[in-house]
Amino acid sequence: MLGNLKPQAADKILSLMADFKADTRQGKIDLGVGVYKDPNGLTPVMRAVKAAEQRIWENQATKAYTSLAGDPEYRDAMQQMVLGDTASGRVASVATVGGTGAIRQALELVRLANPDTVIHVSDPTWPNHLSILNFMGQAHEMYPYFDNDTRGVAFEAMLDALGRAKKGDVVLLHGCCHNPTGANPTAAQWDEIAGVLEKTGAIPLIDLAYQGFGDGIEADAQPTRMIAERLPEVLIAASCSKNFGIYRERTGILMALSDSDKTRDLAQGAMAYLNRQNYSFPPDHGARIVSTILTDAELKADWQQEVEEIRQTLLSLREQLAQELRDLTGTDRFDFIARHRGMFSRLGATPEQVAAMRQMAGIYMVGDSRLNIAGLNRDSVPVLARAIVEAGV
Ligand code: PLP
Ligand code: TYF
Repeated sequence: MLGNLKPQAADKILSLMADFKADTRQGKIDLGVGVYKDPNGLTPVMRAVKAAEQRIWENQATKAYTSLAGDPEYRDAMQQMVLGDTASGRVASVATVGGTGAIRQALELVRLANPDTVIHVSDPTWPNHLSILNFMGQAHEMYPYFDNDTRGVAFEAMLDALGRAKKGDVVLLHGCCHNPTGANPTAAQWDEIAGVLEKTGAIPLIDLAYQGFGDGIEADAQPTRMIAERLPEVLIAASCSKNFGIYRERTGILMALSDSDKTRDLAQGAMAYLNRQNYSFPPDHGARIVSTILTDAELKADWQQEVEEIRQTLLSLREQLAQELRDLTGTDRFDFIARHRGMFSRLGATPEQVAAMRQMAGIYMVGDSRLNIAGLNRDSVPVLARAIVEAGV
């Protein structure tokens, strides 16, 4: 039986990690997988996470099962962090296996409600969105998103395409810090997006994997909150991997907002059912770390400060890289790097130029020219800037 299996295409982002490891050159630079690294290239456990783990170790009296939906304290804390007070009473939620699990369960929920639903995804998007949609055999279409000339959002084309979505279609949006481009709609553009969703009756599915890495923890949630206020039904898949630095704990949440108690309860039942079909109980350790932090004023303040330090580090690396490129080229054509938000920027380089940067300078970025800003430090920024210019980007 197992001999019938076909070889599967590797995840290009993850296979880049192996290529980087195998490279023996000194001074090689890893700008691949989306993991935050400090200026020393390390991904330490966050202070508040360590403190929360210690408290859990000291106080936790049992590791018996929680519930199919996960721990209510975690779900309440996450609802508050993502939505504030905007949607109270409208939210059904389940803890999931990371943000990826939340996306998968969201799509399963959509399929359960109507298997013919068309999902609209940005072009480009996180490759796993497409991988999961293809695996599930779920109908999907791409909407234009990235303008390769300005390296900003191709907003008119995006809005135009979303305007053609049908009632009941699902539109997958990156709530902040778009992966892989780093280009994001302005607040005014988000308003227009909400307007188009209201007009068409399409349902937003918001992927929120980098809350706090763009303009701040509260600011990054604003588009999601605004949409939650205006639209009758909204799905939100949030990840704690990046902003709590608990990647391997696999901590995420799916929230489904509706406009009646009856629908909310139906959604809650269906989501718990879907957890049961896939893995029974969702993982708890990461969720408990998150709720321990978010429900304790002192830990929360320390966590907020560390997230802010990460955000500022990303911003200053962006500024430095844009400035180096301004100096080297005598133009402002790389200023988009400073305008982008989150961990990533899409450079707009060709695959050949990406390969040249790898060959010449040991710089590893994803083939679509996505670079992880956190892979840089003050010393490697000039090296990257020179390679970008030498590769003819
Ligand atoms: N969505 C996007 C856009 C991402 O970049 C990620 C990446 O890590 C996720 C979702 C989910 O992450 P995880 O499953 O590690 O929580
Ligand atoms: O885009 C990234 O780099 C992160 C991490 O299969 C990631 O989202 C990459 C690939 C993958 C899962 C997570």
